[in-house]
Amino acid sequence: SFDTAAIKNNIIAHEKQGFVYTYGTAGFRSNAEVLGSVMYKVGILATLRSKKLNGSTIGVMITASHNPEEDNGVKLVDPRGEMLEQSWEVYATKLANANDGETLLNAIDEIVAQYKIDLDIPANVIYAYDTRPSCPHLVKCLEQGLEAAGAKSTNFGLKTTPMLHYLVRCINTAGTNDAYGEATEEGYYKKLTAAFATAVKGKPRLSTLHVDCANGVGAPKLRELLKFIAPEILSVDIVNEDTTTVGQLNKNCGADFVKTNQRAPPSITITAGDRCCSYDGDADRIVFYYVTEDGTFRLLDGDKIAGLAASFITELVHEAGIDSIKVGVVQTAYANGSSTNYLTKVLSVPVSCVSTGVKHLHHEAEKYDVGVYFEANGHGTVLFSPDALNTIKTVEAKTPAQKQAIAQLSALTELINQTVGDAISDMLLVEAILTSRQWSFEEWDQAYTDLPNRLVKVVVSDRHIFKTTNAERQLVEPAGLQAEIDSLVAKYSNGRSFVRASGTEDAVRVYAEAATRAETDDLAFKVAQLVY
Ligand code: NG1
Ligand code: ZN
Repeated sequence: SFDTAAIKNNIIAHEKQGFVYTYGTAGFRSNAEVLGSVMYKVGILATLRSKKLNGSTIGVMITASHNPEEDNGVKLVDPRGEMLEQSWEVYATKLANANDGETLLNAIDEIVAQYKIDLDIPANVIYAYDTRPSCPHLVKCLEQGLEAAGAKSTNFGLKTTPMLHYLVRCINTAGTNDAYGEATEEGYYKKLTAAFATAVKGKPRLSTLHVDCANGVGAPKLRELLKFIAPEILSVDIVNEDTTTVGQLNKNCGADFVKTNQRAPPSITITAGDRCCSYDGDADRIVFYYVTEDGTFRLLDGDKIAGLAASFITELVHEAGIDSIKVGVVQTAYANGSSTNYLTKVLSVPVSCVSTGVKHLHHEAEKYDVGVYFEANGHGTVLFSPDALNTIKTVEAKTPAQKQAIAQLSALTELINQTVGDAISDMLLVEAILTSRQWSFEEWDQAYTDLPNRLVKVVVSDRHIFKTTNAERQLVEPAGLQAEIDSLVAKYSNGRSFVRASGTEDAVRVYAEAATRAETDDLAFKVAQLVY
């Protein structure tokens, strides 16, 4: 039961006085040393969230994704495998900052009153964690909170972030019409690999895909998944799978390294014809890359994945004779201008632009029959609306070609992790499309050429003074700054630049793109100077 005396007495003291916790885009995230006290509060918060939702199972994931190994973090997963409902974020922040038992109980009372929570409803929580050395300690702190709050909880152990999202959805939909799958790790592997086999049926296998797992949890999990796929169907070579040597996680490898540095990890020798990809530390992001004959590095990022998925699904829907299903794409301001142009002008699909953060993309994508969403950094997935799923399931084929298209569409709905971006699932999606089309990375890359772009991080004294509008593409504060940016941008061909405060780091990000590399760098530099 919900034991207020225990909650008050077992509180874990703040590790560092004066440290302010914020539940941001990626939950709580910081150096692991200050997070024990937060985990305790998160255990209580997850319990309250479950009670509020009539005992539905809530997920807790302990990870700091692509951050350095000494960091850690935690986020809550809602019953359908989505991110925690946004209105709860401020309460999460309040709980985390309560530094004594009395303040904590007051913060809890406030949540209970605000959401009219019946504390007698039994709560269910599941949790998992990545490979970081700080996880075992933080798990204990979480368990201390769950225990004090009286939740029924299950430790799912080492998992990728998207696996936990999958599990949460499976548990909550079990036995219903939209049962999502078997709520086990094996169930996840079986669902994805069976769908992949169907999607590539009758097509020759592609060459080996080299997968950089960032020395994180993706490595052991991908190895496990491969046991469920015949090597005649998919050939994978795992690189950077050292999850035991301290200091290796995300170090000079992984999706964030590749996207930021626009080059392959030094640990991979890559020659023309090689096909490579990189996951991030918790395997919810992926980017692909290759080098051309003349040795030029070519990145196939989230924008390229979105373009590939949107074109393939649009084509299948048409071949299946169900053009009533409309495909749309959701991007953020960081999407390359060329990708937006390709989607709207070449594919003629609607594109919406939303604020940074998966929750914004996810919710916008739900508005389409098939909503493809990807951040340029490689986080994304595809959502099929209940109506679209039903159409795909019930439509009757009139020709063998239609039958084939319907079977493939149906396989994609199973292959894609529709709860959240998933490096393993997205990897299989891309491989299924490329296998189906018998395409090389070069052919995939032909869709459009990225405009040169630059992302600069500027450390300022107070990033909170930067307020934006129009999906973060324009500043409203500090007053006058946007006009100065606009007049700079006007001087460059195909110029575009915007400034926003990071939600995960204490810095301001400046993005710029223009027709040439020199112009882009110049624009980024000048805008950064305005901000500084
Ligand atoms: P911030 O720090 O708010 O820019 C970063 C990424 C997001 C998203 C979040 C969550 C960029 C420019 N921003 O957000 O896309 O992945 O982290 O991890 O890549
Ligand atoms: Zn991640």
